[in-house]
Amino acid sequence: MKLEGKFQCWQVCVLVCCVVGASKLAAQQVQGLDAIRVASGLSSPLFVTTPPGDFNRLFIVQQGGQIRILNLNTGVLNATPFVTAANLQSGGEQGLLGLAFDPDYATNGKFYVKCTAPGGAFGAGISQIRQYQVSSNPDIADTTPANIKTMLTYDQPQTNHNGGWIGFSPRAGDDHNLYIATGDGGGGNDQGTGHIEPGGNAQNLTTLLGKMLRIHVDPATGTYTIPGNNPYASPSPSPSPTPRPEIWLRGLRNPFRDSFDRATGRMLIGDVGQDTREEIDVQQPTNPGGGEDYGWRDREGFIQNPAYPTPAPTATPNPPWVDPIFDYPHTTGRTVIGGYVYRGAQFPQLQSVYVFGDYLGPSGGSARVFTLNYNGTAASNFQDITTPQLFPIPTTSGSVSLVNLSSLGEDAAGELYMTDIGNGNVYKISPMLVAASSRKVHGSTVYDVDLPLTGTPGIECRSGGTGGNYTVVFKFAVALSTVGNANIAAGTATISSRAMNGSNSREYLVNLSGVTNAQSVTVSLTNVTDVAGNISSSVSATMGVLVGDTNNDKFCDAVDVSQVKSQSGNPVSNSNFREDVNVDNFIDAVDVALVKSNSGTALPAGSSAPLSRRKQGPPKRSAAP
Ligand SMILES: [Ca+2]
Ligand SMILES: [Ca+2]
Ligand SMILES: [Ca+2]
Repeated sequence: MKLEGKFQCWQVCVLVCCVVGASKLAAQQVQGLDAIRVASGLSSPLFVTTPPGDFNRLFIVQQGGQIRILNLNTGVLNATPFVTAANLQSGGEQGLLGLAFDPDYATNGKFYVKCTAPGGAFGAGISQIRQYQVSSNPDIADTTPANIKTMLTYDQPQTNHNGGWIGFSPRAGDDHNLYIATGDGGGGNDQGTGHIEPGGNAQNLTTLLGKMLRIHVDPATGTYTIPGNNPYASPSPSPSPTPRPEIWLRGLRNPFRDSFDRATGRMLIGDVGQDTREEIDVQQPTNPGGGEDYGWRDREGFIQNPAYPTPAPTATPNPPWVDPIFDYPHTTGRTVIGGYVYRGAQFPQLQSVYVFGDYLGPSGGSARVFTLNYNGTAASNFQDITTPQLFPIPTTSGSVSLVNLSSLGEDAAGELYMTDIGNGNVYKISPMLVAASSRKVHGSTVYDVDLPLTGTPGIECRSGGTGGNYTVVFKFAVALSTVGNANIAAGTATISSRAMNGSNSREYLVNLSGVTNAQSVTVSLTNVTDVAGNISSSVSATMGVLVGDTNNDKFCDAVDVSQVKSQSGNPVSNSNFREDVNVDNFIDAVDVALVKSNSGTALPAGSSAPLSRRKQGPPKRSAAP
């Protein structure tokens, strides 16, 4: 009854929000997106993730049983795998399919995988949840058999529809509850050997197949208990036959890739369809106890499954079906790959947008990346951003296109990656050049003035000294291998030296001299290549120079003078380093006098051009809606 009431309210909300939101949400692509390759030569990559808070590594899951570590600082793939899982049955839709690090991984070193072992009652494999632990080497797991705990198993009636995703949630009160996506058992239309009638596995509460499970893991013992608010933890009255208490959601066909929105706690499920529709489902954090029925096998997307024109009676308790938030026909794609709500920092315009895709695309071998907006009640603005926004990617080995998207994944910062099981590549949704700055050392500490990549360039307010010396820093997503040349594309300056930063190969430093005040200087790098093979014919950054303009408004005036006065006597810090105008590690009367001497100066209008980046190869056409 509780679910039914919520469902009716939800329907009303959808109607209201559609009417209210329709005029505001003009359909358009998110502009300025880009993709790069971060790893290649992998064997059937199908997932990436990181331990919580680990910003230095990306863990790449290979279907055959290996987990590889990509060092995000050097761009180099570790030669030795993190783990090679033994006793696997791999190929088709089976193998090593899911990975989740324990929320306390930093202290307990435990992680969990979903995989397929050989055997089982049907001879079609056994789906397993296993717990592993890291060894004394943080880049290598302990594969001592006695230290691997097989926590949960169930037999696959057929080899397809193994589900795959596992993960922990960001929801409050949900600590160490592991969510596990299972498929309906395989074959087609949830019928045949190993599929329970009437209704099929996904609707039957005595099987774990066709569900989202939730178990409470004990990291120390590698065992689990049932969360107290699971819908069938202790149902009253107890239905007969007794439901499996691990079940959290039902009515799923093959929810291969799923996620939690780290900001809102919403679960987004990509449920692969049969012959007509691919769908995205949402489980709302306002119902932490779950129990929703997403409709399969009676429903496929928003329609009645054509194979079952008459709805079958389902086991009690019998909540109404929850429709997806979005579905698409097979003329758009044939195998949905659920994705992530973007919560990274690289693309502010992508913030809160759901990024997902399709393994095959409409014609097979032409995978797609999509976006849609979801405001909690209604989906809108479905867009295909595959080409020309993200692909092709120019590399030293030619133009790279997306073949078969097997997953999206997040790093610790919330930036998004894509695995291509069709060609062994891993991509990041990112430009090559991610940031630029003007850098000076105050005392022993480096402080960067940010030079935004788009919009109004940042202003360097600090003195270049008698030589007019400044350092422009180009910051890249991947460690660099070569830079062809550097030149002053606009403004008055001389390049005195240039080099990769010896302590951070993702940075390229260009030292300038002879930079005069009250002008803008554009520095360009040409023929840039990184260790992942990405290439760019030209990148550039623009620095406005106006000594004393501490508030970054293109004028040096009394406002800046008073700002420096207010910081006078304070030690130089992250928040006031701009007020140390002469960069001598003191904010004092000397700085005030310097700002006063420049008071009345303006940065000439039109002297600044926003940074631009061009890839090699044919220019991308503008992305029309
Ligand atoms: Ca459904
Ligand atoms: Ca100012
Ligand atoms: Ca000073």
